[in-house]
Amino acid sequence: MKKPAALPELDHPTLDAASIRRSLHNRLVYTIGKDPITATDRDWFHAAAAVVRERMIERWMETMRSYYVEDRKRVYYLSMEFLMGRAMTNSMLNICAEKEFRDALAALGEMGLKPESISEIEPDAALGNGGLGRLAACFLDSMATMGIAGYGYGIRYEYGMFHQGIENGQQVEHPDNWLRYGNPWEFPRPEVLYQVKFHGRVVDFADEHGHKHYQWVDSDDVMAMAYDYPIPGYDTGTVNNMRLWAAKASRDFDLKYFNEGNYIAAVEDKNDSENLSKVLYPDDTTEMGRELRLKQQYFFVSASLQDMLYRFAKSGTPLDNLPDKVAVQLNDTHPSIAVPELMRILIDEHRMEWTRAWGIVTRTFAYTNHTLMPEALETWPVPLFERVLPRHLQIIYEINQRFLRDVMHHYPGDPALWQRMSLIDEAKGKRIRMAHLAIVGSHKVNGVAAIHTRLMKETIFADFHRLWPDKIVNMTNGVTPRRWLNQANPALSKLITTHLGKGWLKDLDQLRQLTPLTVDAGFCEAFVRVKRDNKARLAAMIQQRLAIRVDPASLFDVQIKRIHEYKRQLLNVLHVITLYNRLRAGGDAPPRTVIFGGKAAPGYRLAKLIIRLINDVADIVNNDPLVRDRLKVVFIPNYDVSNAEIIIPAADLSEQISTAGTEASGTGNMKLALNGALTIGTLDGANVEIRNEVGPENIFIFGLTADEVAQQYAAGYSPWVHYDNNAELRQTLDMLRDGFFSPEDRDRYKPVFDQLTYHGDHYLLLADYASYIACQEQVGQLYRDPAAWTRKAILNVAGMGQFSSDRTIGQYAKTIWNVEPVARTAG
Ligand code: 26W
Repeated sequence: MKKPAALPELDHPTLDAASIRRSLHNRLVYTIGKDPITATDRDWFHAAAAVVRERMIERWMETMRSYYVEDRKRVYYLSMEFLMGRAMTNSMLNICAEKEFRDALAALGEMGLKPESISEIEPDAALGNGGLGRLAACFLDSMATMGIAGYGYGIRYEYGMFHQGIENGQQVEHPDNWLRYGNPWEFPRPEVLYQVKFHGRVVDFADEHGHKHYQWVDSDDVMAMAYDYPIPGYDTGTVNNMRLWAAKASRDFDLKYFNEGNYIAAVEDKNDSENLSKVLYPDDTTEMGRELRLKQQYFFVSASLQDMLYRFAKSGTPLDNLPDKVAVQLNDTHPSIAVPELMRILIDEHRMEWTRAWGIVTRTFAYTNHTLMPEALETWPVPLFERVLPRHLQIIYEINQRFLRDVMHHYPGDPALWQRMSLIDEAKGKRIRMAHLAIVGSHKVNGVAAIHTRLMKETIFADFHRLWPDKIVNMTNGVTPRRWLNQANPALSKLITTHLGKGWLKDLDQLRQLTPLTVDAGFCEAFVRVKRDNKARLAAMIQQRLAIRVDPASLFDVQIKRIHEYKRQLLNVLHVITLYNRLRAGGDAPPRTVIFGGKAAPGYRLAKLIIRLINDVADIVNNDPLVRDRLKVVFIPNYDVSNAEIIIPAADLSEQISTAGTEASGTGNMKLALNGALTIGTLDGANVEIRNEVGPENIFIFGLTADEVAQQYAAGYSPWVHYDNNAELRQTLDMLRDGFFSPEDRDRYKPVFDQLTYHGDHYLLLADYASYIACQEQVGQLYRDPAAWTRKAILNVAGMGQFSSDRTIGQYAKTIWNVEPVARTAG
């Protein structure tokens, strides 16, 4: 790394309107190569992106240089998913001062361009399924904003989360070719290239002292190439880095074939290895144990560890001090292969002795658990593992042996316990339990909300908690107020800033100061106007995309999240049908628009049937003259980050109705409350903490608690009691069974009926039905008192300070990573 002697001064592009206008024209012509006469909106988008990104680059370089010079402790956030959404508006807001941002938009306007239509050209970076991936994106924003040397490491999928189309009411999946027009935010680093091995076999040999060593040979190799993405903090000089890996065929590989003169085979093979980073697995429900997925995991873990060790080596620090300079956070078990991989590097490549290596490893890693659902916990069949990663299997066996020796020492004579804690599940063919591997290999394990962490300690990880009572800690999730309030809801953001100043953007607890404004008539009026305008914006989007007319004055009742039985979209549908029946029978309720959005895993049949049901119910309800305009049902296709940014600011009611004990945290619940929606929910995930913060009188809680749910299961729950004793519920379910919503195919929803009755109603919808319906009546009543509703909505915003991802990251930094934030000034 040497700087040439005489470099001319850089341009140092500035943020004033004149300079932006000039750059824009320059970029369009010199970078995009387009004449303004023929330039399309997309050309202008790419020119604008170039203008914005060149204003981040110097800060980015300065940030990286300062981490190097100061030899800062780095935090590596390893995640299979980063659900970033669009970067344009976010980057502008984060690097610009408020005035400059407005100047920049005005500059576009003067050139005859519409800022929205240009920013809407940008495809979402949808490299994630849902909550876990979006949390990773919020964390990157917080680390950059707070001045933590945090790096995101993941996979540059060529195809992200599928696009959801709705045809005849049913989900159809379309590939998300997000890189088709090029990605202006990424910097390819063809020189940052690491070899990743697969398959092969392990040979052992003795060194000159007679010590045994292992070598992994005859492997198939794939190359990992780096792509870098600047992550600008808000109102700070810090711009961090996200590094995503793309698979490239190794040169050795094709040379072999080319030398044999087999050109076609060489190119085919190249394709094979490059398939590794081709596509994101769109399934967050059940573990599918696919070989390609395991390879993706090892691929990005191996490249990331090589990269961080290379960076670490440059500081000249001895390997024993790795944990003083490096903290690695494992986002769920997906990257937990990092534990045996770092052991392999230290032992096989650095010839380190086991216990010394193990001390380094366990002080470096920490693991976040995101789900208690048994079917989502990752396990890999031993034979598959042995074929793909033979040396890692040996190391895992060794870790397990030493760990079990410890367990047996602590708990002699309890073989059932030994089996329960083992890294190997012997029950259904040998499988490796990745969660156990992650727990044993980490110094801290965290849940993502208080109740989730409590249940981890009491249920799935109780044995580990008894052995290591200090290991499991809570880190309640949060969301970034920059994207989820300032960017998505500019009008509310402005209103808040008018009254509080802009300090809340980096210190969300300041929102508490809104509390006294609930008695300020002018503020309340302005707050209502903002919500109404946001609802009008969503209504226009619904009209335009779905040709459904909804009334912005109606109660916007919103459930947006992945479609899953445990999240109970079906319970919401049961309420919709009940309300429909009541209205038809002459009942009275304030006008409501029930809005759904969410994707189903392509292989999850019942989830797809639920989508179809919502659309069939919408068809009947929306076209029934008896209820016209008092009830509307809308399924918004392709729920993603960009749609969320429009839907969330427009919500009145936030549906967070999972069976208590099943939703680890939820983060949509936080985004919606932050934008002034009232929550109707169970005491599950972060809802519990939201209730504590906003006050029980400002949230609608219903249903069984997690402990009561457990008792129901223990006592042998039967849905039929509820079916038999509740006439309204029975009527609702019978309509599904008898084909009321599918007159052309009367059996279509029998599987739904059967699931809720004959098959046992695993998620206790029927048990919670009466309480949910009663709670919804209260919601309706409150909505009829706009002043009271508005007061509670404001108190929700005021109570959301705790749920900034800055608070979450501050806790990780202090109790897990042992790093200090460092403030940097912009400019
Ligand atoms: C087996 C494949 C797979 C992939 C992803 C299984 C499970 C997952 C996740 C754990 C899915 C996920 O996104 N979980 C969500 O994580 C959020 C962030 O912590 C929480 O807020 C949600 O409650 C949790 O469902």
